[in-house]
Amino acid sequence: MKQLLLAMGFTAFSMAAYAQTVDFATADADGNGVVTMEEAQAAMPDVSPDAVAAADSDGDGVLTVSEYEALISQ
Ligand SMILES: [Ca+2]
Ligand SMILES: [Ca+2]
Repeated sequence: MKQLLLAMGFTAFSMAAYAQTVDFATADADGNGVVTMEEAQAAMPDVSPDAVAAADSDGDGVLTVSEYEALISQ
């Protein structure tokens, strides 16, 4: 229960420039711990490839939790 409340708080805190953002666990559709370009665009159709690339700070083509947070807080 506490975890759920924390998750809800995090989701509210994550409201950002995008009209519709989703938390990392939701965006990571296959649950492998990283969000691919395809997963990001499936979760947020209005996110641009350039925005994903810009958030991918190590350039490996996938977003870690911290990289994803950078994306949704743009
Ligand atoms: Ca994934
Ligand atoms: Ca990366």
